[in-house]
Amino acid sequence: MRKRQPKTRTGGQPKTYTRLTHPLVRDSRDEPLRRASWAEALDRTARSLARNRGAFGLFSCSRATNEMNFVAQKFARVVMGTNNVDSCNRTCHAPSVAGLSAAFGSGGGTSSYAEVEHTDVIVMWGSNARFAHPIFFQHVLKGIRNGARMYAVDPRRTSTAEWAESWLGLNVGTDIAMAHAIGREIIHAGLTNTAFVERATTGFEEYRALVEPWTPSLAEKVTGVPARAIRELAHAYARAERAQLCWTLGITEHHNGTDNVRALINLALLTGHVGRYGSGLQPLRGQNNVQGGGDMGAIPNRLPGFQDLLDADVRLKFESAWDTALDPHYGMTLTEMFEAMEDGSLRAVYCIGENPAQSEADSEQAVRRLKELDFLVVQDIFLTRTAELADVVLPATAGWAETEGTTTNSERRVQRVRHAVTPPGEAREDIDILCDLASRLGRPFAYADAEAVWNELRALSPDHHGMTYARLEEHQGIQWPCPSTDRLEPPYLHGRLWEKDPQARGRPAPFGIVQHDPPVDLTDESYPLRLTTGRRLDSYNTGVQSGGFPSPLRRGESIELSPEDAERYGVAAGERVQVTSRRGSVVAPVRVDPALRPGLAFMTFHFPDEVDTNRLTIEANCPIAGTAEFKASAIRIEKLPVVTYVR
Ligand SMILES: Nc1nc2c(c(=O)[nH]1)N[C@H]1C(S)=C(S)[C@@H](COP(=O)(O)OP(=O)(O)OC[C@H]3O[C@@H](n4cnc5c(=O)[nH]c(N)nc54)[C@H](O)[C@@H]3O)O[C@H]1N2
Ligand SMILES: Nc1nc2c(c(=O)[nH]1)N[C@H]1C(S)=C(S)[C@@H](COP(=O)(O)OP(=O)(O)OC[C@H]3O[C@@H](n4cnc5c(=O)[nH]c(N)nc54)[C@H](O)[C@@H]3O)O[C@H]1N2
Ligand SMILES: [Mo]
Repeated sequence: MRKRQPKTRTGGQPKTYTRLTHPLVRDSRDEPLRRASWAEALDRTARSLARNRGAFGLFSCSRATNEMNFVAQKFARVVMGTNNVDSCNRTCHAPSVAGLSAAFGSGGGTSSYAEVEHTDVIVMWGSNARFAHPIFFQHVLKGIRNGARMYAVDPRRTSTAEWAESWLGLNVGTDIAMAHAIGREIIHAGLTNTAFVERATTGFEEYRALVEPWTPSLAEKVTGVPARAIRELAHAYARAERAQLCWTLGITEHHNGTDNVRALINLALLTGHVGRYGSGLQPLRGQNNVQGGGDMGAIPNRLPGFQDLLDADVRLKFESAWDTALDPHYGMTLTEMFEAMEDGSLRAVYCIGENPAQSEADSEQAVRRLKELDFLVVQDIFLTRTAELADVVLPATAGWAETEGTTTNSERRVQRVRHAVTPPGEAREDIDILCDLASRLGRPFAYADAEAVWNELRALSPDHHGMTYARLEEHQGIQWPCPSTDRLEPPYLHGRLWEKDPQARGRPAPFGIVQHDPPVDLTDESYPLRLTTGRRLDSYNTGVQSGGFPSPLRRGESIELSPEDAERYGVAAGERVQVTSRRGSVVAPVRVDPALRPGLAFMTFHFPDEVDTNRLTIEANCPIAGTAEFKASAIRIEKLPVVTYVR
């Protein structure tokens, strides 16, 4: 007889996913998926989508090419008549896009990677680039070798922070307090770049009043970082000739992510560290083509070329090119689509290369909502947990190495990807599948190849106009904006802010008036620990693409605790604990990590088949960007008895 074990599996090898090689369909919700022909799977999909016009949403894939994202958003808008199209940008950098757009009118990171090698101060804020952006981090290391000083602002002493001159280990969700204190210190020390502030910004007086209460000692109380360290960072950043401020999810994955981003942008406005070579703002993007997916219009509020859907002239241009009437209202974000599943106003979802059953906050709720849909079609390269819930599963070729096209990285550089490997079985290209469905739904569009899609985009998007495939090849990638076919633009954005002529300078950048606002999921006696979640070098997101092969680096999920908390709870490394939040509960082995301060715990979401971390996280969304507060849950842990097996 075996003693009762908690339901969740722990430890062991991560689940292995095998490539999808043929379509699958389910005859009814109670039956398992079975093999089907392409004709049957596509007919079934077309019929079900036609039935759900007006209640349809599309999730597009940020692992796939620009061309695929262009065709996917066109499918939603032209074939299904809806702007309900979104992607994983919603779960990560939508606040960066919203914050940068509000300040500068454009959502892209302002600098190029090379600039970090030629700068004096690098601030890595809520970013573990050593693990999550290792290529960019090579440029950072070169910068440090060239004499740049790096500061890391992160609750954990991460692998990135190990390279920093100073680590500011702040409490989760206190970034605005920290940024305001830095701003105040810069103002009080007389280090404001007054000429830049006067010429290129608005709202400085309001900002000054906003930050005035944030003395370094008040900030120390709120953030847990010594006032001295906050002052030091303020002085280093403001005095630097050139400085790069980089951030990622430690800033954006909060219920007030856009406000966090605005608070950081304020520091660049105060010092003039934007719009010049070596000085800028870098939100290091997430999936390899999440920048491109947004640029291609696979978001509910922008048409391709990041052109505003509410602009009537822009709409007219697309309407005449596509011979269709576009819905003049913004569509639903991914977050809103999940809410609309709850009230029944969204009934059919076409999910391309996303695994929301395991990546959404409060995943139990997400799975329930997906199960209640009238129709779910998943198009992926693996049979994911989301695909297991689908009515139809369509096998795609991988955007990387099996497909021709382009992708766009965090520095806005568009680069070619090529078909180098033969796709398995009956897998078809994402674009090909979308075009086939469009025909079945009576709005055919066909493209001879990926380049034909790209040229359609180039004709409609001024920022991409000058990037022919031949030029992309010649220059080994080109950054947008690239309006002209015979010229390249500077590698950084917003140089206009430095123009003397007000006409050339254009709209000034407003300071963001934002308040400190702690995490929604409060810690208390029942849930005394703060859980933050994130990444490791060895694994990728929900593990679908990284779990399938053995790696000596990979050690499965664990809950990481500070040595002090391990002692307080009487748990040792390798022992298992029940981890419970206000949403759900999982079992995980303990790992003791001195990089954590007491009161803080860390988990990844890389092994959801073994430990489903997102059962714990909270769906508290940023009202502007729709991003959930993945970075702050309140939990408790209980030690579990060691499992013994009795004959
Ligand atoms: N190896 C690997 N690389 C990846 C990925 C992967 O899964 N594996 N995923 C890709 C994707 S989709 C993305 S979006 C990026 C994400 O890249 P990152 O954002 O760098 O990765 P995370 O580990 O999620 O979070 C970064 C840091 O935020 C810190 N943090 C948590 N809460 C706070 C807070 O309140 N304030 C501050 N200042 N910091 C906080 C965490 O301690 C963590 O070190 O990585 C991409 N690259
Ligand atoms: N707890 C917690 N949860 C998080 C986060 C966190 O920090 N903490 N971060 C959030 C973030 S930033 C992100 S981006 C999301 C990631 O969430 P998801 O995007 O849902 O997760 P992935 O595992 O990256 O799934 C990508 C899918 O694309 C498929 N795919 C790859 N290439 C192709 C292709 O060319 N075509 C097609 N059709 N499919 C393809 C892969 O097989 C895989 O199933 O997770 C979010 N969830
Ligand atoms: Mo992401």
